[in-house]
Amino acid sequence: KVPAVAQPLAEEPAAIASNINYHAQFSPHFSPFKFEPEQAYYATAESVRDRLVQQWNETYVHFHKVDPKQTYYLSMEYLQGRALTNAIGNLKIQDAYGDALQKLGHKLEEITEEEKDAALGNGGLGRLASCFLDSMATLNLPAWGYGLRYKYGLFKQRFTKEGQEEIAEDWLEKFSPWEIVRHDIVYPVRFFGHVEVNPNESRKWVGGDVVQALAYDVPIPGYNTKNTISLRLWEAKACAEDFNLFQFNDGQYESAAQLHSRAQQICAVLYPGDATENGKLLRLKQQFFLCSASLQDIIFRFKERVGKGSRQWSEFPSKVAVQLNDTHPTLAIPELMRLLMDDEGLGWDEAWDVTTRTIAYTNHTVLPEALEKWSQALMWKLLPRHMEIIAEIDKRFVAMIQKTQTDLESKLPSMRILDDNPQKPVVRMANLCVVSAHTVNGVAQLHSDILKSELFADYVSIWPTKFQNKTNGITPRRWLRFCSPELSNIITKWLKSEQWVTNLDLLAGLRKFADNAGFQAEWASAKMANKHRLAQYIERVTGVDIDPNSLFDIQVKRIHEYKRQLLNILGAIYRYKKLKEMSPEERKNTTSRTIMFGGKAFATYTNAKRIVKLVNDVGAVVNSDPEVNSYLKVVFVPNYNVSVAEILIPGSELSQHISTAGMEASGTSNMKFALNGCLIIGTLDGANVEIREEIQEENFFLFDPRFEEAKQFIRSGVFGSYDYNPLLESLEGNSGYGRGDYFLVGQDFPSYMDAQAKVDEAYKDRKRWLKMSILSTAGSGKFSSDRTIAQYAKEIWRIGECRVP
Ligand code: 26R
Repeated sequence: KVPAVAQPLAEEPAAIASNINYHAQFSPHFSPFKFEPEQAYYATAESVRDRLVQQWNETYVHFHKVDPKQTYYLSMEYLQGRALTNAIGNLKIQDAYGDALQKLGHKLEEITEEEKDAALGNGGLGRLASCFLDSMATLNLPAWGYGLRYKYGLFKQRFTKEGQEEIAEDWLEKFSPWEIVRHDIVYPVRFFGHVEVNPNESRKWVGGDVVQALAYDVPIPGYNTKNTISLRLWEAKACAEDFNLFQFNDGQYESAAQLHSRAQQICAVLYPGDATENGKLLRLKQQFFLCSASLQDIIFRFKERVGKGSRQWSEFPSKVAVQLNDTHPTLAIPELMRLLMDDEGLGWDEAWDVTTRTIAYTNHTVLPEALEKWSQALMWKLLPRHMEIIAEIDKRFVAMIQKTQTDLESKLPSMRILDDNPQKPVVRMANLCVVSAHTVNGVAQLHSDILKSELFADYVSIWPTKFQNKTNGITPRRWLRFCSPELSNIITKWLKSEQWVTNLDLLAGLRKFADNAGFQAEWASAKMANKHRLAQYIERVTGVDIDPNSLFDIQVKRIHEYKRQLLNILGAIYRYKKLKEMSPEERKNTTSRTIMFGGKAFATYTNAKRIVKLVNDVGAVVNSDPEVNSYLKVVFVPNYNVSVAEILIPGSELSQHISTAGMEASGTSNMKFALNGCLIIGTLDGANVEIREEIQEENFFLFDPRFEEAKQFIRSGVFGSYDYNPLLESLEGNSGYGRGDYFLVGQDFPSYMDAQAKVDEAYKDRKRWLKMSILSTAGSGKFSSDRTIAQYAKEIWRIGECRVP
């Protein structure tokens, strides 16, 4: 029984103001005698949260009543960023809350700055998950996210003389108003122990350590709809009985609380370093913790809704879809098998049928070092029953190949789930996913093609229809409507409607104004306003004074050799050297540029940290060189995160997406920049290929296509199926990762500089540049995550809309 709880909500600014005041007075989190921006933020957030909770309840009740098939998105990462502006914007209550706050002596835009980013993710994969949640809610889909409630999210980045320094980010320091702890939703999760075989042959996992998974719900509102879905984050807790009172009374305080502190470690930090054996164990515990708690919850809900007549387990896949965000939650596969067989009494075949019809897998990278492999010994120790199940899946897969696909027998050693290499036996998580999931998808067309032609090529003949493409997308609410109200208003004005916010293809209607002088002038002034805002931000955080009339050139993303920030900084260094060699007269004919970098280097990734250091050192020299610093500035924007992106992207004019071809699965910031009228200089990699197609090739600064294109042509198999890879690699003068110029920085440098020269020329012609900028936005319709999610819903999950009336 789920009670209805609707309460009338304040709509008028005066009533909202009194509601905010109420929260300021009675919130247990701070003194009622202070009402500074910080208190105003918390009180406002709590007031908005009341609305979300109400809509969330209505959504839950409605889903419960209609009982549609529901999708569960399992992800170890969510990069949510701030929630206040987004919630107020999605609920369309900006004006009322703005007025209410004014009555209370505060400005809405100012108090939103008080919120800390929720950075429970590393980069693209985590931000994608957050964009997807926004689209699922907006499209009224019955879908939920599951993740972990890390106490410390992605580290804060600071610079010292040594380079990057990492500082723990305590995003929960004061408390988060956006989560609702659910003391009524708790599941046990077991680690270690052993398998008990019963007289009837059935098996049971017993013993070991048991920790509790406690749910925290983060409400996710859709745009312009009542539907509000849930991001359910699990926290690990020990039970009261685990506290050893006897030891405590005996003065042994640490050992008394040992089990408590061990449980707390599980959700302490996002992706702890796994260089040590202990670090690996902790990461594996995290992954299993997410999978086990989420599946127990999913099964609980499936049973809860059975009420309407007895339900068969065979119907589970028509009620539940589970999407694995990369291999990180792969353990959902053996965990679902275990729950079905050991707890629910299904046989292998029935459990396997249910599991494989439920689970789908998304791949986000082809980089070999990012393909997860877990030591078999570690898995047997931590998850003995799951390892039995994985070994059985592997055994049956081998038998199937030997029986029905004899031509693939020679490929079995690399296709198997278990790699029994005696030196280091491992479980290959991607192979487990490909064998067990009904659908495997890549995240851009080129990437999905590479999955089929290279990484998973051997499986394609067994399951020709299993592999799909779902080109990534971004939410146009956060990434245009709310982060650039100036540009949004102009778009709405010229399109005579705000429909584009939920139907991004309508932006194509701007194409016909691309040459219109009136439109261009408004466009230019909106971009200029955003550049000024960005310049002020840069001044505030770095002390560097940048010129809003210079070309704002930005590369922001995780620091990685394949993303080639090194190529960018080498280009900047060359530009600096040339400027130094010019006469003052010659300099006047050049295009002034401000080159901005942002992004975090993984704490143990030495080369990435060297790149960060180099950019900072180059910036220090160039920016203080009075001879040329009005023509060139180089800035490293510290602590790049979602909120910083919301300032950088609207103010950008050129952005760099210059990864070595074939290595960036998709990229998503490329879409955010293009949507904001920023031009792209990039390689034919990831989603760049499709962006260039949509905005037309003359509006995209391409470089290095020739060599890569020719090699890709050979790889595509037009000249037969012979493995030419070793030959192609020899062309690059190196034959193994980590040797030589693996990322082709030197090789691509000349053509990169050619492309940069074209950028400088284009920027001198203001009308041409503005036209290209407008056409970038006009061609960005495809890259809405609404389109991506609608495709997942139709082609993978087979779920439909379930709108709260
Ligand atoms: C297991 C561990 C080593 C690990 C590897 C890689 C942990 C996390 C990652 C992150 C990867 C999978 C990632 O973020 N990939 C990015 O996914 C984006 C969303 O699909 C793509 O746009 C982007 O190209 C890709 O690098």
